Amino acid sequence: MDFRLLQDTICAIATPVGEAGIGLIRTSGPGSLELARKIFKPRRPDLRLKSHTLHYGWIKDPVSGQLIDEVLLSFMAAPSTYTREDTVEINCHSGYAVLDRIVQLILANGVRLAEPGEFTRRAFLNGRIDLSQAEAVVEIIRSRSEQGLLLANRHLRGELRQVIETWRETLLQAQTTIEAYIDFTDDLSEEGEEEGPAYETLVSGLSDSVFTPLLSVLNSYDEGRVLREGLTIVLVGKPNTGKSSMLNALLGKDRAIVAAAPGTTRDVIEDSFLLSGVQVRILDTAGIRNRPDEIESFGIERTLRSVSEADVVLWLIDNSRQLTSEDMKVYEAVRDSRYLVLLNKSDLPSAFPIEKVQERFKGPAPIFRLSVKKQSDIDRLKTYMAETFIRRPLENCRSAIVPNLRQKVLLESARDALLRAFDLLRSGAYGELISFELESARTQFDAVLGWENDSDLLDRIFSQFCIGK
Ligand SMILES: Nc1nc2c(ncn2[C@@H]2O[C@H](COP(=O)(O)OP(=O)(O)OP(=O)(O)O)[C@@H](O)[C@H]2O)c(=O)[nH]1
Ligand SMILES: [Mg+2]
Repeated sequence: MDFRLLQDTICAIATPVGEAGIGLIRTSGPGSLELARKIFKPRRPDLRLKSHTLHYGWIKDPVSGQLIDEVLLSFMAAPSTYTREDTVEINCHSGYAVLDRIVQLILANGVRLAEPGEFTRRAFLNGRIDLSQAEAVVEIIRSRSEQGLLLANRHLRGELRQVIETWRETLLQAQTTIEAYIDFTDDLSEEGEEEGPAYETLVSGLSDSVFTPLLSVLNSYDEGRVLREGLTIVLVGKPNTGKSSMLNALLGKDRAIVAAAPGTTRDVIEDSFLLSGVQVRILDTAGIRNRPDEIESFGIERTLRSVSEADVVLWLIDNSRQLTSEDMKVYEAVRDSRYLVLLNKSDLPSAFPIEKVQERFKGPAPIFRLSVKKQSDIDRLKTYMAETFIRRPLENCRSAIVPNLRQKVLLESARDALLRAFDLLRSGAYGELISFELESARTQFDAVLGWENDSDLLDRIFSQFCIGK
């Protein structure tokens, strides 16, 4: 997109095109007012198009004189507008023909169609919002849960920008201190050792005011992601332990085939349910066993792939039968994930005590004895999962700023640069090297806010928008 064209005027339909009560067409750019004067016929002929006011009248083709639609039109003078440019909004009837006719008329009067996201891109280029706020606009439009909306709104209000600006400022000050010292030592004659700047104070200052808060923003990423995108749970275990029964119980419907024969489920079965207002995607998988037939081994491969996608793995063990080497195989598949152990079939006599699981499979994972056949057990499991995987993260996120993936990657590089700077500071390295690392952390912060001019990046971000936003 060529942004030397920022001086031109753009237009787009801002509402979904189709039959509806009202359609909104908007323009942005210096030609907006002149356009409105050409194509709008106010009811009161002497009307001045006062800014930020709704005016009643008609859209009229200035060439043929034909009245096209009855509308409410507003003109908003720069800079108090979404884009910081002159803007016109036309509330008309919504239908394919009427919207199309008005847009055609606007295009015939020296205005061009906007690219996706171009209004928000102009708001960014004109300095009204930073890149994290522009991204928040997409997040708000896409939010499917109240929690996701809450997080996006904090970004839109510019909370991330505020903390990053303070961090930048602190880094700049530290850099100034270090560079002043470099200049100072350059001026020194060879006479003797001079005291360096108080390195320990610098490290602890940077650590308290930048590094620690940066880590807490990074830590909120995973929790925030679950709230925004939902939770993926994967059921695994050796054959016949009750995975498909658990899927059906959690969904409250007969989704997967349950049978006494081991090896019933051979492919991954997926469905979803709501837990505390968050969408949970749940996958039932083929049982992991030692000597699978060909189809089963394809299934097991898919099981392992699903485990790698999981936020939480539910590992089912049949408590009514002895543990075998197959359970060990499952353990190896899940041990690096976040998982819960479910000792199922507790309505039958247990073949081994619960301690045996702890002994055999070392790990801090919580263990539940339960029976899929008991509704109260299923409710207890759901309550535990809602509390642990949704409510607690939500509480943490209420006061946190949660970055998106792009921001997280940049913030991680900033964290690494700071860690290198700390090492250098402690080892008394050359000031230039330390200053370089601080600079590099600051560049990452600038990139989060979109302060370096990377038009590919902007294209990538704004292409996710819809037209008219
Ligand atoms: N008594 C009892 N039987 C259970 C329980 N859970 C599952 N079963 C039975 O165990 C058998 C296997 O259950 P499934 O849910 O098909 O087990 P699965 O883990 O999906 O098995 P595969 O798909 O073969 O890997 C069925 O006969 C179930 O009725 C339970 O809590 N108590
Ligand atoms: Mg099954």
